[in-house]
Amino acid sequence: MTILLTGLTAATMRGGYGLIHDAAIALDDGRIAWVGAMADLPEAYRLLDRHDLGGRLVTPGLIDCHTHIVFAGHRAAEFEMRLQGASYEEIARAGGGILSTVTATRAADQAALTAAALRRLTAMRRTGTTTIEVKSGYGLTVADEVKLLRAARALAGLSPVTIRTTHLAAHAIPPEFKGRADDYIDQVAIPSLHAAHAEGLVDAVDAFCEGIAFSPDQVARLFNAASALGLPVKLHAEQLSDLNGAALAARHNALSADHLEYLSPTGVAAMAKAGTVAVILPGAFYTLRETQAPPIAALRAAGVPMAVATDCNPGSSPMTSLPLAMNMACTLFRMTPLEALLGTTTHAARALGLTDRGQIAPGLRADLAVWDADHPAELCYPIGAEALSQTIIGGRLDA
Ligand code: DI6
Ligand code: FE
Repeated sequence: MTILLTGLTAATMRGGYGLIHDAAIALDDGRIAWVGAMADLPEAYRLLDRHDLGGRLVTPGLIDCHTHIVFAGHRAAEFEMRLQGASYEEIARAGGGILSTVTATRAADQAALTAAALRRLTAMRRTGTTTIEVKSGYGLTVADEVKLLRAARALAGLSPVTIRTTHLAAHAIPPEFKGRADDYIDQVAIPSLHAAHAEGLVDAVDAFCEGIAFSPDQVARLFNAASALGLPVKLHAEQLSDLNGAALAARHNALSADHLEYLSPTGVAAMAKAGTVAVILPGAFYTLRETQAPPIAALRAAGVPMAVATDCNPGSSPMTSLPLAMNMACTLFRMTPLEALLGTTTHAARALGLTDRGQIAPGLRADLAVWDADHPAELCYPIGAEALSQTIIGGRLDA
């Protein structure tokens, strides 16, 4: 399908916003063939079918590079417990938290998990998301982790949104391994990685490096297993305390280190040197009423690329909207609207190791978001009132 989008302002995200007013974008066979000012349109594209966007703003389709959308049940009771003063860690140590979602998720079959995740994915697409990373991590047995990754991959047949899957068996220590985290790594995390990889279900490997989860040594063993399979790694690091997780991730050439509220200057330097993306997750900060913000100014000064994601999960970030995450990144962390939009486009693509999207440029995938807005900064400041008009995925316009 070949079509010329006209009557638009393009935010190409090349060299800042890369704004082009009175622009046109030619789409050919799922790719962007040309973008520029209408006045410069080459002869070859003049006769294409035209679709006028009425002066709207067009950005790259948004990329949510950190989500946990495959799960059953909900955690509303914990929300109330936290409002009465219980902390996320206290609830986790008492066997709630992630483990309460594990109980519900183990009891659900693959089709039910896919159906539940599809509802979340549909909500995400309604706010401009066209590519999403999906983690496992609520199964915590070999069979259940594989089940979650299959459920995630099945989404690709039900939605045009690109699905990238991440193995996160090292998310929590299940009750049957209480006090035996090393055994869990050897008997579940690494074997489930091998099993899922053998089925082609794994694009990357993640872990939760934290006092209530896995130590840096345990994470390193898992990362070595990932490297042996040729899989890239990423890490939940420095969310609740500083265990030097980001530096560990950087040593393993991680695509990203995520959360980072307690990131130290050493961690910032290690990430800068390795080119590891910092994935900023303001939804979890907001939900847990954290007070220590990630060191945005230090990351900026060191030139670490920053992505922004929803961390959509039932416990610490029950949120599907990337524009809302961008709003929170600006208001809570003082990221600029430009940084926030780079964080859900160009830098989010890099956090997933994807080089074919994240900007509007010839040769890239024709994944676009069309907004009822004049300027991209308008995407960041409304709270929960996103101005999405439509998405275009792989060159296909929404019906
Ligand atoms: N950190 C998070 O914010 C999510 N996972 C993680 O390691 C929370 C997952 C949950 O609470 O269900
Ligand atoms: Fe997370």
